[in-house]
Amino acid sequence: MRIGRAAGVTDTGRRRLRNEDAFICEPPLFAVADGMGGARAGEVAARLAAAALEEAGTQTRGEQGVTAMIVEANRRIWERALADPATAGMGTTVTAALVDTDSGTVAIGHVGDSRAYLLRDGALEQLTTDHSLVAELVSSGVLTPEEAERHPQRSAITRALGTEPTVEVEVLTIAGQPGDLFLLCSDGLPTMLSDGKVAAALEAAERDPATAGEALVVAANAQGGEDNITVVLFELAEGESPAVEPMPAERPPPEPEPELAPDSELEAEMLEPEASEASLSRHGAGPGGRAAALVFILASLVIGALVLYWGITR
Ligand SMILES: [Mn+2]
Repeated sequence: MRIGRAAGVTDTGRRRLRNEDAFICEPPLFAVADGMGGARAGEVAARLAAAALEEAGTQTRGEQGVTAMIVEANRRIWERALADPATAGMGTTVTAALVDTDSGTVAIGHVGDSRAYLLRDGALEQLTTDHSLVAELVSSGVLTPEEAERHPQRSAITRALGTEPTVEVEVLTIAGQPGDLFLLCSDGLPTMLSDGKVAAALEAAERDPATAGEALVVAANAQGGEDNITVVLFELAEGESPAVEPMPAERPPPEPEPELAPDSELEAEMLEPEASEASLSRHGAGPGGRAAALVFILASLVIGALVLYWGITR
C-alpha cells in the first residue's frame, strides 16, 4: 500500500472574520484542528496543536503513536494557556490520521467535532463520532440526527484539546484498501453540506483530492459559509511507497511557536506559503554545481595571476 494524491485546503468562510482552523497534509500524517477561545486564542491553540503533531509525525505509528502526539499537543496548549493569561481557556479540536503503509492501516485519533470520513466503493462513511452535545443527545435518543443538524447548540463540544491538563483521545484503526479516499474536515463543512452532497462533490471531482478540496469549500460557501471550512483529503493506492531519500544531516531551525501577535503580523505569517523541507533541499547549486563553481573560481584566479604577471614583467 502507498499513499497516493493528497491535498489540504482551508477557508475563512463568509461569516467569520478570522480563520481559527489549521491543518496538516504531510504524508503519512494528516490532521485538522479547529481552534476556539477569546481574541485570537483559538488560532494559537489550533496552530500549537498542528505544530506539535507535525513534530511527532514521522517518528510514530499506529494508535499508540497518534494518541501520544495528541496528548503531547494537549500538554503544550494547556501549559501555554497557564503561562499566558491572554490565552486562558483556549482549546481546539483535533482529528489526525496516521498512515502505516507497511501494514496498510490508517490510525485515526480525535478529540472534539472535527470529523474523518472514508469514501470507499462510492459510499461515504463517517468514521468518527463527534464529542459534542448534540451527538450525545442523538445517541441517547433525545434528538434525531435531523434535529441535531439544525440545533442552535450544534457547535458545543464536550471534549477539547488544551482545556484540561489531560485529555482522553478516541482512536480507531481502518484496514485500508487501494482506492480509499479519506476526508478530514472541520465542522464548517458538515454544518453546511449533507453527507450526500459531500459524496457527490467527491465523485464529481473524480476523487482528485485537490479538485475535490476546492469544490467542497466552494460548495460550503455557497450554502452560507457560516464557519471556517477546512478539508484534508488523501487516497490510498496499490504498490510500494517510494524509497525515502536520505535526509541531509542538518535540519532547518524549528519554526517559532505561534505567538499572539498584532493582526497584520499574524496575517502576514498566515499568508506566507510554507516552504517544504524537500523544496528547500533542492534549492541551490547542489554538489555538481558547487564543483563547477569551484573550477570557475580557480580558472579566474589563474587568469588573474597571469594578467598580473604579464602586467608586471612588461
Ligand atoms: Mn468550526
